[in-house]
Amino acid sequence: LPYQFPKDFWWGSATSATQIEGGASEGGKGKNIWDHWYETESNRFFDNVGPETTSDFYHHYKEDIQRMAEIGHNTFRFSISWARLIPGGRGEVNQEAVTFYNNVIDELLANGIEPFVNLFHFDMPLELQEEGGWEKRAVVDAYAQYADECFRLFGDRVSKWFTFNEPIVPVEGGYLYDFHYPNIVDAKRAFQVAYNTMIGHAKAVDAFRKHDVKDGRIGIILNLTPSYPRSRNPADLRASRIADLFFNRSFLDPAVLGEYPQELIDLLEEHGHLPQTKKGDSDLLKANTAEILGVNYYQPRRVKAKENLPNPYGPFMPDWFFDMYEMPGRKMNPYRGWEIYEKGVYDIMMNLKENYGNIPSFISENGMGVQNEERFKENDEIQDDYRIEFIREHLKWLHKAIEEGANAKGYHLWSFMDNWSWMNAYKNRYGFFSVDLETKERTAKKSAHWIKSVAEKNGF
Ligand code: BGP
Repeated sequence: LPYQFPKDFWWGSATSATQIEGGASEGGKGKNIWDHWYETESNRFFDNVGPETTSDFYHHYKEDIQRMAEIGHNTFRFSISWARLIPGGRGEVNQEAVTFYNNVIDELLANGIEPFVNLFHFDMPLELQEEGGWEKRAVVDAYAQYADECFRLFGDRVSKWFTFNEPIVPVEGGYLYDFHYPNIVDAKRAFQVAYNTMIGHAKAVDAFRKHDVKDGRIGIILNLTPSYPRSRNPADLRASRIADLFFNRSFLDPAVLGEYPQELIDLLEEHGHLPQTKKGDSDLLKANTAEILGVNYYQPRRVKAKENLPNPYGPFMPDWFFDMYEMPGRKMNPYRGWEIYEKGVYDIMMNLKENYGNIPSFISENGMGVQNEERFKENDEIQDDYRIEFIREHLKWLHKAIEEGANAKGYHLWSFMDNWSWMNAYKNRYGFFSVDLETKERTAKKSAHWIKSVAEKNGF
């Protein structure tokens, strides 16, 4: 085969609790910010299906896991809902949740699928958000206890763990750009949230190492958006470097190298936006770096020098230092509106190889959202050739990176099945399987058969 992947390559897909589980008011689950937001503030746009039911994995996990096995998955990522496991965020563990996650894990293992478990996918328990969420150290400590509880409960059967998925998203959405609850716009608070999240990461890693998890590996999942300058002129290069500092290195460096880039520290200090730290934090970060890195990659970030100087009296924002730039002739996903740039996978992997100690990594999310996907249905099957091509072209660049020495171990699609998304509900469909929103019936798309053959041959 021209594209043969290394032995034991991880083929699978990624999901998150809020987006697939449903059963939000069942099994003793407490509320998280998404349940709250959906009930009180969203206008229930798109399909009127929200996190309370979504794709109903809560009741369909058995058949779903069998479908995963049928299409050749050897790994699968899901997240534990903190508010399901510990309803108020701290305190007593909910035994019904333990049973549910035990069942999911056991079913995966019985089907030869290794569970990859993520601890936090944007879903802060409501009560802890009301205490101040990630701005508060007490909440960070509650998170570390929750993580510790998960390792104790499930560490005998789960060896791959992740502290966070895309920790920058709650920062951007919740504290900078006003698209996620609690909809605060305040860069100083945003950087505090970002910093505290990384302290939470380090504390969880520290807790993990005190458990004797067999073949245990703990890491983090980051959405790395390679930053490409419009031109090689110094102003564009600087703009791109600063965007990279804010959007990639602000998490990548502390997670993998155990320290923040000095240039970022200097920049925040200059503008009076350094977060509050505690004695011992730097040692904590240094001692508890990730052992494995999940890379979510959807699209690049194209950047040019700022055209108009920012208003010095306006609030400080990362965008003071750069403008976004639409590259002429760029390839777009016509069904979702994001740029498609497959080589980004290669650039990310080579950067990890050269500057981040070639940490073991994998593509933990990549995928193509498609609106009104039913229109591609023929003979009862969605003919998603565009998705097959999307995956194949990204895999080719991943393959090239591996040939050149990158330590990439697998590829997970976002997502196993169509599911509810934070701001877009069911508008953009991503799955190997479609989901009928009324009956919850799953149907394989053409890409499901294709990935099966790729996984079976370990290449294409
Ligand atoms: C990623 C998130 C996922 C998922 C995906 C698709 O950033 O980790 O949770 O939602 O994006 O995005 P969207 O549904 O907005 O198209």
